[in-house]
Amino acid sequence: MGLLDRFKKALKKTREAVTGSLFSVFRGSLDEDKIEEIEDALLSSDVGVKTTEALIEALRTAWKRRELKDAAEARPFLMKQLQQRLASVGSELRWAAEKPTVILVVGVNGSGKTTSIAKLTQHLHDQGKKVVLGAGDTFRAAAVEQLSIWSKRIGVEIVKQAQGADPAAVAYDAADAAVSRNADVLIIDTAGRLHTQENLMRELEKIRRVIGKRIPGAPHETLLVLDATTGQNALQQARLFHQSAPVSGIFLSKLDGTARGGVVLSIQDEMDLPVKFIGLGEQPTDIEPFDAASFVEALFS
Ligand SMILES: Nc1nc2c(ncn2[C@@H]2O[C@H](COP(=O)(O)OP(=O)(O)OP(=O)(O)O)[C@@H](O)[C@H]2O)c(=O)[nH]1
Ligand SMILES: [Mg+2]
Repeated sequence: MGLLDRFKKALKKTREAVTGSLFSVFRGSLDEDKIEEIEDALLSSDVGVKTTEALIEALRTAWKRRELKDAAEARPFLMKQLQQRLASVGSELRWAAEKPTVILVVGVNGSGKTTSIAKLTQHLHDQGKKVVLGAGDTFRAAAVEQLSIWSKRIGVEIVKQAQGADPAAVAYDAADAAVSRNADVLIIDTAGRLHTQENLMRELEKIRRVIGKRIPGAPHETLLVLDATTGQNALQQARLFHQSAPVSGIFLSKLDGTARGGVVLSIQDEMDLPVKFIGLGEQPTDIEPFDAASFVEALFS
């Protein structure tokens, strides 16, 4: 199955939701009433206010210049606009100039951090990269065990300490191990936290600091894992989290089975934060690197 087909499959529910509200509007003549109808349909599909406004303005301008003759032509026009807006944000991982590249994974409780790490590990492992994992969630009893099981299944090394250990100490050890074992990538798991939990946000800062001490410039990537099923709340969460800790990209989990996939577009467009990967299930292979052009096409086709 090609990338476009995989996106189409994953976005089935989102597409049905978008199609339900959007597709009936791309019929008949294009006029001011129709443009307002399209605007309402976009707003109800989790594309987001800012993105919708920009798209509608471009649509109205093109209509006034008589570049579009009917509503059917508005659809490919909007797709192209959206693809252009999204393509400007790079969704490649930021690689360190010198290995190891360190990826710190953060987010609220249950957003899918640990599972997403398993997926990212599988993805990089399949590309022949040597991955080391750091079990930085020392808070939850089963967290270290959960990551250990994934590491065994995928066949990568893990650095861990007992539950209750200082996560920054684990991160330092992991950074040390990644260097001495000549790893390409170190991925560090963290406990779930809210941006309002000051002590936990300070803990995150400490983790960053110690990794940077062992590996200058690290972490090179801080991925915020967001649960797509929460729709516009995921966007709000991203905004607040990003205000209290640096984030360089989004891993959007649980896109399978949700009708809220449109949120990808608003996160990327309104926050200038690239969606780098999407999660499409509970298995390590259920991951796709994000690609704006295919995503928009899958969503609107
Ligand atoms: N359907 C689906 N389920 C997912 C996906 N990603 C994660 N999950 C499920 O979501 C639940 C929580 O995932 P975890 O990876 O444990 O989340 P976490 O953020 O590490 O949770 P804490 O460590 O407790 O904060 C698990 O049941 C996962 O199987 C996904 O892309 N699709
Ligand atoms: Mg976890």
